Amino acid sequence: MTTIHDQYRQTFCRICQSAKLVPFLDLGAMPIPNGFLSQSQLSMNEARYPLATVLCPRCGLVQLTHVVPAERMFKNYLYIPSTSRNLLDHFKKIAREIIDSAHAKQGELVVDIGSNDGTLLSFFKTHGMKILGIDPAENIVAAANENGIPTINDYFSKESAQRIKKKYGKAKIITATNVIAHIDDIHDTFDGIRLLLARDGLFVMEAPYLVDLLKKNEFDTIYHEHLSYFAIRPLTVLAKKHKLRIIDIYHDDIHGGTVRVYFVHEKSQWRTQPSVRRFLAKEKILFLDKPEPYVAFAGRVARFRHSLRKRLADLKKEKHIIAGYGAAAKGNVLMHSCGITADMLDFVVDSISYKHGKFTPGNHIPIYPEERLLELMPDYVLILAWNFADEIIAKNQEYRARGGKFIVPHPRIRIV
Ligand code: DWN
Repeated sequence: MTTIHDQYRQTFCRICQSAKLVPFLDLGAMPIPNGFLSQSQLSMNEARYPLATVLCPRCGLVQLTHVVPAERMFKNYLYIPSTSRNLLDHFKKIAREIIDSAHAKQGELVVDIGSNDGTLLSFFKTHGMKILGIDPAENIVAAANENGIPTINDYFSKESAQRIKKKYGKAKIITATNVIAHIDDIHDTFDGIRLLLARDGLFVMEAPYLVDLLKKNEFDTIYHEHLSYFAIRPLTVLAKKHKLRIIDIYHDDIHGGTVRVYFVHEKSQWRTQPSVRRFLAKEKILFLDKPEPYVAFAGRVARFRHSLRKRLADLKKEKHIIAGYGAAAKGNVLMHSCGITADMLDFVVDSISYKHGKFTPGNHIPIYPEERLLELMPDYVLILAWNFADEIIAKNQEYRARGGKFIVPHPRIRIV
């Protein structure tokens, strides 16, 4: 039995408050993407929430039509970043880059918003920085504190920023990787950032980049945790409203395409780098504030959904066994929007121990440790965590040597 919760409709742009929003994609109602279930929960009523997107032509922000209450998604969180070698290397790289860019001195304060298990902060710690995390996930914060990463169990807000500033002083560096897109009251968050950031400090946020999402059809990165989908232009509108200024932007391929955006106090001495003008110029020629690119995207998504389902159905007709790799939030969206059910995928393997023995939300596919792959030897494995496809394929050469084949869905469906 499922209940569709349609009551959380967002009718205005969270950055510029415009009510003129243009719908362009509807993936249907589905459970929250990290809503993995234990055996005993399988028979319970599973809440589903609409998953659809709109464009705000005025400021260029893309956002979800519905906002699922944060406590339903983040109080007891089953995602940790530290099982991916690529992601660990990425965090190590950006910690060094940010310290160098900020000309930070040992002992200066670094605050990480949405710090999860403290992976990023641990790299700042090795460089002698004073570190502090803040994250609402009770389960993960307990583990972070046990691992020597001082972490406050709370949401970052103007109020909690006041408390942090009072107790620790202003921060030379504030970071927020894959969290700003998850926040509904983004103005309260930026009020907190402005209040906590030292006069010559750097606020650095990382988020999936809307241009990559559109270009590579990464529609399965659209899910209830990601309320906003950022291009640079809406972020410049947001910065201005909070007397902040974007001074530099880097692009990385992590998570399917990510931008790392450097903010400073508007009146600070920092020079704005040419990268800002470059990104804004590229977005202008892509007409990202017009509906057309999004309507074309929705058409590509519809064709993709049909072709992936048909590809898997044909393999099942030939009596092949198919499994999934990576019980990822995006994987659950991919399966739901392409109609992939438990009779198509026999099981999913994953590296995160929290998820072992649980079932995927909605279609209830069992999740096993990665080691089960060789033992069970499915004919095909659909890589649900396709953003780590290279890393996953590289570590499973034995599976391929035994004749197993990987199906990689993005940027186009291919069998390797
Ligand atoms: O923004 C978010 C991104 C950064 O992470 C969060 N809202 C939620 C989460 O999204 P996701 O679950 O789609 O993230 P990942 O990092 O793509 O998930 C990868 C999954 O794949 C994890 O469950 C771990 C698993 N994995 C694995 O089983 N073997 C990952 C690697 C690299 C592996 O080798």
